Amino acid sequence: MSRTEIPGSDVLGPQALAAARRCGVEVDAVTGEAAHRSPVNGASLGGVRWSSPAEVDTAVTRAHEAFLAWRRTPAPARGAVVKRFGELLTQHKADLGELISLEVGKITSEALGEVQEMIDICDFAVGLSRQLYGRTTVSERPGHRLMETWHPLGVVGVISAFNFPAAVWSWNTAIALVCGDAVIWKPSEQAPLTAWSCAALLDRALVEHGAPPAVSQVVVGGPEIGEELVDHSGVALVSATGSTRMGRTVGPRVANRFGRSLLELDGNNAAIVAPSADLDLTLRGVVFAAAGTAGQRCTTMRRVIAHRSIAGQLTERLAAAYARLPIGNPMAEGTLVGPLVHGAAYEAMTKAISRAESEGGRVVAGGERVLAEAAEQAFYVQPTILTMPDQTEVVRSETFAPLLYVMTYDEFDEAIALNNAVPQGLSSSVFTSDQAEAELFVSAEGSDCGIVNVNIGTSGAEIGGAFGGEKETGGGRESGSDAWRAYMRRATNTINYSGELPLAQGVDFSV
Ligand code: UN1
Repeated sequence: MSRTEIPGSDVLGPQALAAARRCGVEVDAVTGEAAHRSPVNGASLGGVRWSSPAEVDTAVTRAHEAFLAWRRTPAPARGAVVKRFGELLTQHKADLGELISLEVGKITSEALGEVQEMIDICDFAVGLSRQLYGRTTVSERPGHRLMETWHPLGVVGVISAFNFPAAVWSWNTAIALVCGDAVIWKPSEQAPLTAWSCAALLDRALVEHGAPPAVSQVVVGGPEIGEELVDHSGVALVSATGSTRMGRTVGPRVANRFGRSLLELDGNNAAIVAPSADLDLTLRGVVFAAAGTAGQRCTTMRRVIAHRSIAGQLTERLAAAYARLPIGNPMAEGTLVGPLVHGAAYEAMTKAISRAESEGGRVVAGGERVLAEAAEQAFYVQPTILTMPDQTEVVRSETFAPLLYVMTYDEFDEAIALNNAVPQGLSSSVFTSDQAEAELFVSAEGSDCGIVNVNIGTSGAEIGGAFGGEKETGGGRESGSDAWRAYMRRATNTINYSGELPLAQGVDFSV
């Protein structure tokens, strides 16, 4: 398979169905009328069946019933299911990787990396299933003890985006399951086969362990399906990944019914490149973070803030590296940049380029569509670099495409201020050999993002840390560290073993 050869639907459609079948999907049951296109060639992969809004309600009822049994299951036994799920993911890593490439256009290595991320979060969750620690603390009263207990929360709704069509669900699900919750997943319409395949593997693990299968469910469809989850009083937590525009609707609607939400929204991630930076390392870090995944990660690097003394050299070297990027069929060996997800993404990219030019920007690398003859309906683009006179309007907004804006700074404080002067706050990096600069960047006066890195790009986080960001990124934290707490409810318990009834704060209420 060559990089510039884009297979037709006669090849990709059956390939996708075969991979889904190997994961245990009953393909006939999921075939339907809804359009389903691969970004690889822009053509149909075969129609799929969407859920109706009424099916969401049924799913919530079933999930709640399953939750009532699941919450009684000891957490380590819940962990055993997740452990088995991790094993099944390992066995089907290639199948899932293939589906991710076919449905969202990720290159094979990154698609497999996404599955690895799922396996890793399962490991993490299994360990967690023997922890879920609460604290005990001293009481101000004699013969009393204070403790906190973490209990399962209920039904969790997970709304995920096309760009991580499986891993983001797994961060939520592996953790939510060991916490004793049930999960209903509304995957991206772009990637239903990936979703059904992941769910089929999890179902298998649940059934093998005699767990209630309805603790994991998938509802596929457009925004109206997500809205059902958002508004349903039976959904205790809505964990949604997508645009800030989507989050502005989801957050207040869930809050209005006093549900909980966990939001992962836009990112506009920058790297500061200081004069002392190791430029070889910086170059590699920037190219992967900015051009990898065709610029379609939340954590994609969208801005470089380079010291004036090295900006010219860095930009030249970046442009040279960009010119060498192999673009094409994401499943062909050696490809580093696959397609954009659809035509609308391409339109947004070209609009942003024109707008940046009208705001004084200059294209120094890329900017063109490629392979349009090989695949008319697919959208392969050259990752693009623009130098900008300052942080103009277009630079402050997220365009979900491989567009990198390069700006310059003179003083380090100015660079930090530029890093922070955008509405989003997901990820950020500094490339420097100056320890004081690195420390300042990670300090309270430094980057205001949820992810703050030193000498590494903005993307490609490991699962062990809490993942998420501030400001318009939504404030949610998923994945590792203590993110599990969002999936549980906390009870504070006061235990009196004194035989007396002293009141707190010395209140006297004797009758
Ligand atoms: C996302 O783009 O929605 O840090 C998630 C990363 C990945 C996750 C990205 N581990 O790039």
